[in-house]
Amino acid sequence: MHYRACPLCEAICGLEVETQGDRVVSIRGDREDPLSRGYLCPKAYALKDLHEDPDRLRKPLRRRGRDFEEVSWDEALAEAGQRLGQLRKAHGRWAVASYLGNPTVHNLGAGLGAILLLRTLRSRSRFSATTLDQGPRQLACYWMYGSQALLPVPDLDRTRFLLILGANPVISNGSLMTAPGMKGRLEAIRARGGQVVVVDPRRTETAELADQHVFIRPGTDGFFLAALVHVLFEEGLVRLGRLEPHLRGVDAVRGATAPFSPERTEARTGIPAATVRALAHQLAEADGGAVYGRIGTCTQRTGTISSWLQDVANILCGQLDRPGGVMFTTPALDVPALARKTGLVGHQGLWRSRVRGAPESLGELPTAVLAEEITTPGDDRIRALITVAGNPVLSAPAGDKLGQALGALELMVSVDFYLNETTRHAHYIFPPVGPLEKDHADLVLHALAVRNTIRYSPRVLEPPAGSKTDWDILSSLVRHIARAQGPRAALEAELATRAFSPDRALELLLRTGPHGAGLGSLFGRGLTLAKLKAAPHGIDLGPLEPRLPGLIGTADRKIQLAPQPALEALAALRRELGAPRAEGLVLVGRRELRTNNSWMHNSPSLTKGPARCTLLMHPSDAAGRGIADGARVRVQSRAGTVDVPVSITDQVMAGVVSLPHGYGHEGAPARQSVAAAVPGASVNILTDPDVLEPLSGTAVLSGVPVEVQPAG
Ligand SMILES: Nc1nc2c(c(=O)[nH]1)N[C@H]1C(S)=C(S)[C@@H](COP(=O)(O)OP(=O)(O)OC[C@H]3O[C@@H](n4cnc5c(=O)[nH]c(N)nc54)[C@H](O)[C@@H]3O)O[C@H]1N2
Ligand SMILES: Nc1nc2c(c(=O)[nH]1)N[C@H]1C(S)=C(S)[C@@H](COP(=O)(O)OP(=O)(O)OC[C@H]3O[C@@H](n4cnc5c(=O)[nH]c(N)nc54)[C@H](O)[C@@H]3O)O[C@H]1N2
Ligand code: SF4
Ligand SMILES: [Mo]
Repeated sequence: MHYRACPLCEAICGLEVETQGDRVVSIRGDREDPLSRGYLCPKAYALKDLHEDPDRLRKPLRRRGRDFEEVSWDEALAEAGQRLGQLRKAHGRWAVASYLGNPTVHNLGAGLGAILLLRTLRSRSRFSATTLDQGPRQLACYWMYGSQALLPVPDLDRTRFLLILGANPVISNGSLMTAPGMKGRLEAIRARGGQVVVVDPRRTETAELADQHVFIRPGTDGFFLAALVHVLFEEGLVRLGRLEPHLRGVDAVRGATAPFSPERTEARTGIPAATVRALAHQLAEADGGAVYGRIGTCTQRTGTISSWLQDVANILCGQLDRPGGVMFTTPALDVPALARKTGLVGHQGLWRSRVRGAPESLGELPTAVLAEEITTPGDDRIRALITVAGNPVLSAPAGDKLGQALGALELMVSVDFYLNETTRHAHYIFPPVGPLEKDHADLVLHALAVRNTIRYSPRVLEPPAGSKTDWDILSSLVRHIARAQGPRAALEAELATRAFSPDRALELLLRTGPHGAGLGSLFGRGLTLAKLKAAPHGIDLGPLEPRLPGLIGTADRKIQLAPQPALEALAALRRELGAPRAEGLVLVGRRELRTNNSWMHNSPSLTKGPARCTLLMHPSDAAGRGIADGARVRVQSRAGTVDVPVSITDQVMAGVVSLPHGYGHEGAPARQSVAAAVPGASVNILTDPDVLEPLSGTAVLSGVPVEVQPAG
């Protein structure tokens, strides 16, 4: 029997995997995992499908005309690395870009390798899933707490009031809040007399089990939260408590939200003023309460404002850094503290993208500008791209056009075990071993967990002879790229790839972390890698504990309630308060239990059953357009058009349609035979790369204006 964490989503459930030879016999939940306590979802079992998938690549591929040929690791790595180094030398650093995809976060070796890669490339052409996801939240936290890695999480297991905005954790299993078994944990809030309220344009699976569901017009959470904060001041509900001496900007927030009475925001949000007032009272009066917003509040036009005001509301109610409120973790691998100590905290607006002038945020450019940076002529044009664990052709707005742009690259190198909609444009594809064939420990997600725990995951199956991990691939590429820059860079890369190897990095982080044994002692108390490895189910480090004011990393060591750019953005929203609301339909996204972003659709066990890429539409919107349930409809936006089947339901509010992302699979030249049989259509043909959340550069994927008619 083997024990390890599931790498597929942020819940990091502990698994019990039974193997026989090189086969997986069974996968169950590990009841002794201190965080997941036996919980797992149907996706865990699909790790078996992934392991066995004949379409999963095992050997490097090199482009040959329109097709690919298998090539030896050493030859391909040397060639790709050298060509990257040469292009960098010939055209400058900006010409070599990178896209780091979501699973980079779920893979220790890929994460560390990616850090080394970025350090070696030192390019401003840095892209990742952050600007399709949590960019606004990280920017708001950077401004407020001084680090983009300091994100408070709801103290879920003790809270008595949870206000969920734009998240469906019962299906997504939670995000920026690691808490496996979300359904049980939410039900426990109610069982101890607390309340759960969901604000969402769709009555989601989470809303179904909540005490209350409130419909909101997509893209208007900034108005709603400004009104909530307004009421806190107006009705005398503000209780700053213990943190008062550590706060800056309370009066500025009061002034900035003064115009946003709930009576004035009602026409924007669709939420009655009385509901906003009642929610403000519930949050302020809860003995432990939290506002929690996720993807629906980030990938929309008020993303940064919403992320900021969500924390402002928590702080004004005295809910930050107290049990049952929102808290910072005390992780064994204290990456946030490391970021602070090494000065790796962020910046925003230090440079701009070449073509559109979009500001960088936390060192990255918006993924939505990647295509134009490749295709627009000019000196700093992107000529080479490395993708690591990403499928931006399906994940980024106007992904279809991004796909065409990728075809114009002089060199594209992908680290991925599938030949898919993105990697089919690569010149080299380097497939790492599968998740069960490598050691892992999670660097990021324990730091966002509702309980302090840590776990090491040894490999479950021996990797085939001659195969490579993400770490092996990336560190080798880094060494080859550095060689093109001369002997000094080559030596540095050689040393760095040794010093940062996954086990060494883990040992160092563990020992120097808050639960660590320190660097010297061999037999002392505290965590070491050996102790961690000796605990197959992980180690429980207890409930979350207050950490403020010690953690605050801003210049004056105070929490900034009123960052200037956020105030300015809110002032701009104020001008819309009286304006008439646009008519017509808007599109939002959704996730399904048996999907994982753009991949895992090649798993037979996850894809069986009814078609899931369907457009949800309210009966009144369907009736007005002569659309019958199950019919095929044509959805059209400024950016593009797709045809999908429709499902008529009052789950979505009138005026809103919902379509999941990650679909739009292709047959050849991609090689995902199961996915190609249930292709669906890509919602990101409809999303518009020209519309960005202005502060963080995050794509506005929610609230996209569309027209829907019966397909011709
Ligand atoms: N319209 C719309 N678009 C969205 C979203 C939305 O809600 N709506 N959500 C956005 C969000 S939140 C995110 S995070 C992004 C995700 O978008 P991406 O960053 O593109 O990530 P994935 O879609 O998960 O693609 C993962 C890729 O990594 C590969 N892979 C999986 N595991 C590994 C591994 O261990 N190593 C390597 N090297 N490769 C691996 C897979 O084969 C796949 O090609 O999509 C975003 N796009
Ligand atoms: N099964 C499954 N689990 C996943 C993933 C997956 O693809 N499949 N992806 C993983 C990833 S990468 C992430 S980032 C997380 C995301 O985790 P969640 O944030 O929980 O993701 P969603 O289920 O997409 O929930 C977003 C909700 O926002 C709502 N919404 C849309 N627009 C608005 C708006 O303007 N305002 C408000 N208030 N709500 C809005 C949508 O209707 C939807 O219910 O999930 C992770 N877990
Ligand atoms: S919720 Fe499912 S996919 Fe996510 S970690 Fe747990 S078992 Fe894996
Ligand atoms: Mo995500």
